Amino acid sequence: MKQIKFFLLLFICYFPLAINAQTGYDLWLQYEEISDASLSQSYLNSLTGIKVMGNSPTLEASRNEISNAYDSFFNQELKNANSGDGLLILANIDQLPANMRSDVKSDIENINSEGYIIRSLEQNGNKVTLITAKTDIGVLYGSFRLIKEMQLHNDISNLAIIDSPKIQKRVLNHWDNLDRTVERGYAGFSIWDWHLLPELIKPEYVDYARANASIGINGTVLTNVNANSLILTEQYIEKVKALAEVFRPYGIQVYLTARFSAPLESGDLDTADPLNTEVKQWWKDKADEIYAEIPDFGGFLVKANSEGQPGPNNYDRTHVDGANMLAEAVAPHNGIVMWRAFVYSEDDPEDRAKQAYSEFVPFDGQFKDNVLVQVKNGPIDFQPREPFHPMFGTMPNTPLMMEFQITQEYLGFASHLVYLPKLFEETLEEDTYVNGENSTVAKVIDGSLSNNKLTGIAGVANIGSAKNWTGHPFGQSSWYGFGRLAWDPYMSSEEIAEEWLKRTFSNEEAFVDPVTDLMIKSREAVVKYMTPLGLHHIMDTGHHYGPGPWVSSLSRPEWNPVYYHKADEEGIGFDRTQSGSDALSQYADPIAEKYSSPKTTPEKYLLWFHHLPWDYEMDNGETLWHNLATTYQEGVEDVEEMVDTWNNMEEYVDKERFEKVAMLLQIQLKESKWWRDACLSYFQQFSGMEIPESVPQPEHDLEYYKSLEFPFAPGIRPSWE
Ligand code: GCV
Repeated sequence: MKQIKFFLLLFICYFPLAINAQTGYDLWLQYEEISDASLSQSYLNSLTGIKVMGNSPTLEASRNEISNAYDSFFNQELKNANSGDGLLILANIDQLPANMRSDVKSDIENINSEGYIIRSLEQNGNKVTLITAKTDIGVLYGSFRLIKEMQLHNDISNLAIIDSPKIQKRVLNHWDNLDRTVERGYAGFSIWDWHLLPELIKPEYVDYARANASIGINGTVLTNVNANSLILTEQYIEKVKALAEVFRPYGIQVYLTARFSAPLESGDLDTADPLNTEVKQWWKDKADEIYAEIPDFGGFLVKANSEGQPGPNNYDRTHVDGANMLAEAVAPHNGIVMWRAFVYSEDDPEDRAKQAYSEFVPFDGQFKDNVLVQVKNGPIDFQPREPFHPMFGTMPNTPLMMEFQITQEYLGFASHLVYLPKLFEETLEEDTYVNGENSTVAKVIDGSLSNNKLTGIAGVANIGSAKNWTGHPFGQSSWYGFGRLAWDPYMSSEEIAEEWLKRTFSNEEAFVDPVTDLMIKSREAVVKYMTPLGLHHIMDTGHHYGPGPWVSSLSRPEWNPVYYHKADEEGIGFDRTQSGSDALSQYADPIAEKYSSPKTTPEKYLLWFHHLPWDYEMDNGETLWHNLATTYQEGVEDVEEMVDTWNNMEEYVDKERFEKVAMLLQIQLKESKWWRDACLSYFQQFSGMEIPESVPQPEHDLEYYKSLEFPFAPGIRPSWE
């Protein structure tokens, strides 16, 4: 009796905590008990025992993942077995007995080295489920897929799934510094605890690898592109090795950023000239040293001659010289170089949007085979909306790697709910027309447009030391969606949102449908309340938090918002047609032709390509000023709708995550109004027109908005003075 009382007390004290304590740490790998009895029974019938053929840390990870999921789904253990109805077999194709191999022979021909097959088969009169692949990592991907099928409550009794990734290098870029600050990071400090590595292996490292493997991410660049050459020293290579060992069973290769001046800084050379023999040797030796410790090291990511980073131009050499020198160093070890095209010069008066194209396109075909040129999705810098980068499609003989930003540098940090796969999808679906119709950006990236042998995609991570990894609980969906699109760039962002919601929160239709809708609309909402109608880069300076269209005092012209919106009494927008910077000429027809007139330019890109008078007549017959103002207001109303939708979801979400999202949405609502009011107050002084009646008057005057300062906004290295 005493004992019962004790347990009752425990229950009362801790049970509420147990159901409420949902930090979000488990991401989309929440293996909730399957409460639908008939569904649960059907899964139990299909999976009665497990047999893993072969032996490797990756196969062990596969078994563990399935066993853990099984435990949680059904509250019982999945036992090892050798045969019987309901047996689950995990095997690399090489380990399969001949009869089973012949069952999947034709499927095997249709997968690549990371693909997998899941088949329900008959074996000696028994029904079994087989997960097989050409590599163990394929088996792991297949195991996560089977788990996903159950998380989504799909039937698994008759499976015939074949899947392979369409892009080879699916990589996260961490802009993490060695002091654990994260450039443009809004989820705490870096998860890499450099000080305590290599000895301390945090459980987070394993869970990071599990989460990434579960969506097919197969590479991670551990360090900031604004690089520190210390990472290439023996002391740090040892730490990197420890992480690589944790990630290896999960198929995740480790990459580092290479600071171009490293031979000077961490070596004892007096030059970093890429054509200098000693410099070349220094990098070869460095590569050998790294590969001796980390045999599957992926290679280097380089930001060179960009925003103050050193590079080959310092020695009057080209990007080709720099990239090829590093490529030669890693080639004997099958390494690659990801060379960024994010360049714009402080001395070049040319439109910033044109500079990367001008600098790189003439080099097409000159890079070594193991070089990928990494290009941001748009020609400026991860704005809420940009047209696709004109380099896509125009370097057919050079593999171009997509760079998306998952962290929300220009999209309200980790306090705004913005589902980024919608943005990624928009870019991937854009038609470059370089080889006629249907030459989409996705086809450039997966190599199918020009038959590129090497393919890649990168996402700047939004991960940090926050308990839930990403700060905003919905930030996880952008990480998830990046992985899914990296695997298959033709997926719909809506399907991804649904999957993520079901795996992360609940399968209830009454939850999934409205919240999918909320997520899908969230991207357009942020465009409307920050940068409607093609406006861009009007965020406040440095930290990029909040509006700052008035900023005009920074040393480099293209760092100032006024450079981008060009508002004056005459009108607003950046003329990128022939009468302006002619950036449009970098696009193929029919884009160049169609966008040359404002009348045929999609309104979403209007002020990106045109400078137009305030009274310019828009498609709906209203003036440009009117539509600018009402679009800002629509953005605010969209957030109000998001708030309402979420507030109706309380019964489907645990208390902790529900309240966190609800509170963050209030911040988003407040800030959307701030954006609207600040921008309209500023632009109104040029338009001289009244704010339409349907739009509330700004709460404060312009001077107030201009006076706001945020010296400790996250995402930039704090300065304590
Ligand atoms: C890592 C923008 C960001 C920088 C970032 C840079 C880049 O300019 O503001 O923080 O630096 O892009 O992508 O290299």
